[in-house]
Amino acid sequence: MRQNHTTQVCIIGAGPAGLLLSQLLANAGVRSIVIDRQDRTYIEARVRAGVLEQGTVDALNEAGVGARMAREGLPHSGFDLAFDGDRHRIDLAALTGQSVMVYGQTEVTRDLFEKRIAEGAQFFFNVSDVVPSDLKSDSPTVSFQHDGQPVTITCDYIAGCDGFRGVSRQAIPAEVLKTYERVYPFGWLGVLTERPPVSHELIYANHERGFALCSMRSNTRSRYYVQCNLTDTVEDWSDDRFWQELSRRIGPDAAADLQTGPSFEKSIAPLRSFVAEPMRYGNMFLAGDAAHIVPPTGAKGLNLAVADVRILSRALIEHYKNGNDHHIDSYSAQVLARVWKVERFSWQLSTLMHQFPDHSPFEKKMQRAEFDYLVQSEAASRSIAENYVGLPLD
Ligand code: RFL
Ligand code: PHB
Repeated sequence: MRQNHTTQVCIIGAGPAGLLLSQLLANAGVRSIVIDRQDRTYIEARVRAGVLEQGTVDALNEAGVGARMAREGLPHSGFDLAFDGDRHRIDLAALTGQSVMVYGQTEVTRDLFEKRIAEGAQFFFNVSDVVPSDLKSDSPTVSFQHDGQPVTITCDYIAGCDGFRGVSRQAIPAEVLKTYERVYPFGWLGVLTERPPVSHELIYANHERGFALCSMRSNTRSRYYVQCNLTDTVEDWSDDRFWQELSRRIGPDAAADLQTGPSFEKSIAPLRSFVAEPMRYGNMFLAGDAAHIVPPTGAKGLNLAVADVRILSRALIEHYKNGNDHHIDSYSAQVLARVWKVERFSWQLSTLMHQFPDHSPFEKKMQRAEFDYLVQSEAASRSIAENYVGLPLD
């Protein structure tokens, strides 16, 4: 027997984009149902982003889920860029008057789930065969299998928040969808360890052996990354090999303060830049990784997803409260203008900070010259800083 449900907005994907959208809509009295192909435990355990822009912090506060972040998050007023051992601090506070918040995506997701579930929000987890249909009609549908039963949700709007490998983007006809992509010739190997961070701020290092990043989740838990080959597997990287490589890349001064220990999470992520246009088709909107991917070097993926959802929630609320569709109609163009600027920054910082196997000696000299210019020019440092703390929403 097919189950039928109706709602105002059907949200595909319970990652940060889908959960936050559902919460912002609920706060304004707009109903939604959220579906995901995974379950809550799985989603909460995905170790990913760690750095939140002020705008993201504001959005989480506005949604009513900022209390634990205010207590446990670590505000950072700067970070270090290192090149072959030379370190330069980007003083975010002095250059922009703003700072960022170190608070893990696992925690953001947990806070959002807790509030949504406490408020009795409707979820379907472990769904399969998800098909968004009738996107151009006034009552689009999302059909799927749940607990061995077919389910159909009929709604006014569909929000495709189902990440890079989701089905929403694929539901846009090929002749309408245009995609832009760059795949980088390396990955990041990430490690979590229950040890205090090597420094109280982040260090991004370019070394002749490859990129390295020192980040953290708390004052007792560190998150480290090293650039690796795309063909590497986590089995190729014992903890010993990882610590040895990280120490070499961050240079002797930082390495002297490095506290190593057993890793309790180790994973490899490829690096990609990707944008799909448009971000609206009929009555379906794309938001977050479903529409765009950035390499993690600028710490922008989660922040972009949150910015999309802020703009989308305002547009939908405006429709339901005032019957005004102006923001719905401008959503795709407005969001994409910002997305491309953030793509540019993430690409530029990735290009500056990694070792590219195909770089000629000339390109290596260009990297070094760009770093030296950054160190000497306040204008160049400010440009990095204003992108890192987050560009304005519009
Ligand atoms: P998500 O988090 O991928 O969530 C999508 C959800 O959709 C579900 N789904 C489906 N549900 C139903 N039907 C289907 N057919 C479905 N297909 C998929 C999935 O199960 C999932 O629950 O996308 P969202 O919400 O757009 O959020 C995006 C962020 O997760 C992502 O951009 C960031 O994690 C990127 N990122 C970083 N972003 C930052 O802002 N700062 C950082 O410091 C940062 N570091 C990182 C990162 C990503 C990384 N990896 C692993 C890719 C570091 C790394 C290593
Ligand atoms: C992280 O802490 O996971 C992290 C921090 C900064 C980045 C990417 C990832 O640029």
